[in-house]
Amino acid sequence: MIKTVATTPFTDQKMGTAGLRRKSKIVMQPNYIENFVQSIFNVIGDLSNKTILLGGDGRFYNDIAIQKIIKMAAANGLKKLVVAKDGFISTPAGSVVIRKYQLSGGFILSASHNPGGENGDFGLKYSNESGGQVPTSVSDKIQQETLKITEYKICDCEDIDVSRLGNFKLENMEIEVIDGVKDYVEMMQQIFDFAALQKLAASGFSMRFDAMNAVTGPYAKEIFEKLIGFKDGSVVNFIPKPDFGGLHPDPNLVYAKELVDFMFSDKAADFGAANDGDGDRNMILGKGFFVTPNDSLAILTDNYKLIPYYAKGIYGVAKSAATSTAVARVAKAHNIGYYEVPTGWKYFVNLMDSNRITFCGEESFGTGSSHIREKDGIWAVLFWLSIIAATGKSVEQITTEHWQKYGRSYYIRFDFEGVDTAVADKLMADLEAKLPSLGGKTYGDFTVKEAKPFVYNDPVDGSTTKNGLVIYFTDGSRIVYRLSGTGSSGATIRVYLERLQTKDVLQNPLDMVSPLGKIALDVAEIPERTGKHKADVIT
Ligand code: VG1
Ligand code: CO
Repeated sequence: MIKTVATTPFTDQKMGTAGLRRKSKIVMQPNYIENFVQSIFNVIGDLSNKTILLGGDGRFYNDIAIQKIIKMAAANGLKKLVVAKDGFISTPAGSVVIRKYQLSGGFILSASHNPGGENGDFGLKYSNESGGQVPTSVSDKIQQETLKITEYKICDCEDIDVSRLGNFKLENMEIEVIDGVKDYVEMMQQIFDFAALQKLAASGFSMRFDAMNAVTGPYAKEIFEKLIGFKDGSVVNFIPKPDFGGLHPDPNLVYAKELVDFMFSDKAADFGAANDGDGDRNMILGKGFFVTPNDSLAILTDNYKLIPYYAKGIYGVAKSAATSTAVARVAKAHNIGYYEVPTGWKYFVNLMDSNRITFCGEESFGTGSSHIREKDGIWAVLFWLSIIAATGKSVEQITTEHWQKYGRSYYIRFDFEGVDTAVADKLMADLEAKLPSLGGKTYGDFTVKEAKPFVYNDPVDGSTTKNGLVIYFTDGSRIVYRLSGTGSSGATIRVYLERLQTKDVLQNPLDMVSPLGKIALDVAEIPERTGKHKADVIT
């Protein structure tokens, strides 16, 4: 039943910040996914002793891609494929499964927070045995392979029923269909004190979790309602839909509007949270209160002793360069290691594998720890609920007390979307050339201390990555510029603004950073070059 199909390369199969992401219609072209998957198999080499995980966030084309990959894996002589039931698994649960069963790696079909559907995006993330996405050295090899591919192997056979748990066989390959929820739930029970969380729920404390019609619905129902006991209806939009019900499953103030409106209304619950399409991002809200992911990382780290799994002590912490320096101050106070990496979770993996860090996070609503090698949306929510259960304080109280103790990094991100790629590339190149001349310049209240590209030297594998341009000011403020690496068309220019205040911690963030925003636009000539005088998304 194995057939070899002749093919020609696609020239656009380079992985970005997190896997390959393209418009669904591009991925649906004949041979597109086959070429990419075969290229990965070619790079892995001998598959006869390997077991790989396969699952996805359930978005449009998930089912079709799953069947293609099953048939290709069998045709390529893989020993065993572990398939998530119905093809559904969240990115963090995938990492749990790979690590728990010591698999060789995994394919997670997801374009994460990007919209889904026939007119949305599709994607594929490829992880190795660490349970984290492969480093750039490997993704570069895969890309080389995609450029010279001439054929792929696939079984010419019926679809495999992945709606039932159990073991099957296709050619010589074993297939095991597993429950993507069970192992994840067990891991969370090992980390957190569920009895304390049950007490919190029983006390009348209310929560709302918005799964945004994406993959975390079943996980959240099981954990928050069934196991912890928050009342029925606490988890909303919990049925995963191929197009996320038209939602843009990115948990932030703009796209999780329904939850934000609820939490800022007089009917608000005590606690609110949302996850993204594949369950690795989180947004945390209190009653009429929003916690930035930057502050969330700092607050979780500061409270590690309240969580059984971490209470004995933690290694260091890491953040992406674009993320605010809030966690740096916590690391200093606790006298633990502190690392700054390029944007993308894969850069944390080596630091976790080498026991340099326990916690890490990104400004883009990603928080996580070394329990796995991906960021983890539900984990962050459970961590927050645990802090609340242990302290009896509200989200707002916890956060404002944190600012009073450590100072506050006011933080806002501007996204300029749909910019012509050539315009964006030139803007970044010209800005980079200009950086050395900015040193010492004064703009209103702000004086530039230094301006340079962000360059990361990985202490574990020695690789060097350059990503983003940074302007540092003498008062601790920063402006970071980067181009997004997860979009599926055109360019998105991201501008990250941070302003540190040690005393004045209760102001409006946008007001506080807007002078920096003006400097950022002027210095990079964003309006002149893009025609945009205002960011498309402000988060
Ligand atoms: C964005 C975020 C980045 C995150 C990445 C993947 O990348 O900025 O912090 O790691 O998405 O998130 P970019 O290159 O567009 O800025 V998701 O939830 O895959 O997994
Ligand atoms: Co995601």
